[in-house]
Amino acid sequence: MDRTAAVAGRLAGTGLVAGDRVLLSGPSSVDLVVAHVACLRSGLVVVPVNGGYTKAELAHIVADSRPSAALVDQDGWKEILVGLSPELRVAGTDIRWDDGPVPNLDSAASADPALIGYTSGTTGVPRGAVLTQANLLAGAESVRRAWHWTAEDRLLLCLPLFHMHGLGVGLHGSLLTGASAVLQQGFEPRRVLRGIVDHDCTMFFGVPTMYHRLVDDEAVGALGDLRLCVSGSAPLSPLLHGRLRAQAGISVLERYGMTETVMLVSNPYDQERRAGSVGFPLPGVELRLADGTGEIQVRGPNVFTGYWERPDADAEAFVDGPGGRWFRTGDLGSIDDDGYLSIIGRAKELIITGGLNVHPREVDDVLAGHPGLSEVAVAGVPSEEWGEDVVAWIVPLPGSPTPNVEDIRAFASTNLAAHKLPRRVVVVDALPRNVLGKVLRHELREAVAHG
Ligand code: MCA
Ligand code: AMP
Repeated sequence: MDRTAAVAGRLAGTGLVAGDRVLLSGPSSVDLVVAHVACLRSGLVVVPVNGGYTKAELAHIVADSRPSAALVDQDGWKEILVGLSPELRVAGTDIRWDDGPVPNLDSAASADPALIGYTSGTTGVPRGAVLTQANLLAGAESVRRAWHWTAEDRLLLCLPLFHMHGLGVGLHGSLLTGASAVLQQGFEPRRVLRGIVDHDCTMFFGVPTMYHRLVDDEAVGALGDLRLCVSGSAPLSPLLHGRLRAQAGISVLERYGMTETVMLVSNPYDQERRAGSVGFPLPGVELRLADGTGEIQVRGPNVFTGYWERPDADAEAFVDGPGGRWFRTGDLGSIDDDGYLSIIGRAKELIITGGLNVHPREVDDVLAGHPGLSEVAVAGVPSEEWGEDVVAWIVPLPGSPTPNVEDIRAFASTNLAAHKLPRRVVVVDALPRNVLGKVLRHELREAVAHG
């Protein structure tokens, strides 16, 4: 509390006032956590940014959110940020600015914006989901109750702190509960398993790709020492669920959430954790399946208020229904006779690779600029390790050399973070299109599955 108050004084000392946006990004560290909490206590609006973003991706977030300050640790980012916005106050997350008088802390109203999470949602261009102080609190409180999280718990936290999974669940849950967390930078299976033992951890949260790597480590039994392992951000296959049970003696608890909503649905703590299902709505969350489509729609104190300065996106994202506004998740669900929800598909065009979202149109748009291509479209194809792989279907320009996957990746890497780069390239004569000229991505995917 003292450290966050002192940092809040430094932030206020440079003229930052409640409501200003502050870009925050860095590998996990205590400084990053202190900076984040100082912002929230001061009423500043945190804009977490993926540290793997390129200059182009960063530029979009800066232009859109118009931050007043940036606290970033990545090499080269300070220069990029000052170049993008000369008046931006930029520091590392250790914030070596002069101390200032501590401002009024903890006085933000529950409806005040606290965090803007950028997400590609249903369109290619990332937009900012505005979460209020109350949304963040509700998001952490529901899992605290559902997962019996107590001050005695110690979480091994290797998820990045710039996405909702690590930040809104792992960090906020630990802080709300008064529990402890062991922060690790990046994911290395043996370091995780050793950390669990060395620090007497009780919980681990991960994405399925992490579990896929952990289960193949000979020390995976360390997971069996934990009272709770949670998986989310992408589907955990029943096969992997079964392997973890057989090899580590744990029944992983799968849950479902979104940047816009923090956590929504979770398998039960005390009853059967059903493989292939995400369980029941968390405390406070109302959930329904839309007639006809089966789209999952939700309401609750955790659900965000809307996208930053994007009334057009809000108009598409929310629908009126019983009791007021419902958020359309874009995920398709089914509920079995026991009330367990399964996610059976997506209405939105989204690829999830290693727990990270990639919007195919964002990649299409970059690759369309490649001089050797006449047409290109990307889609996700199933991958055991990554959940889905980004694959590009290309129609080479007649007379030009056909680019290979390295050429395509090198070209796109100027504008796209590494996880968005295609892992494979398939050369075709033409792309399948409907009568309106829209690319039929599912036909591309099926061609790979059956080829
Ligand atoms: C890294 N690469 C990836 C990914 N991550 N490629 C595709 N998908 C990815 N997710 C690239 C690297 O840049 C590298 O490229 C190559 O793949 C191999 O990298 P590797 O060392 O194997 O990867 P890693 O550094 O170990 O990262 C894998 C990871 C990481 C640990 C699974 O992606 C990760 O932390 N994912 C979790 C992200 C997360 O927190 N998601 C939650 C968001 P090159 O060879 O070119 O260098 S969703 C959310 O928050 C909602 C609320 C929810 O429900 O949770
Ligand atoms: P993000 O926008 O990064 O917060 O990602 C949210 C999306 O991740 C959701 O809309 C789902 O499509 C997906 N997701 C999260 N958890 C799960 C899960 N347990 N199973 C399947 N999909 C999930």
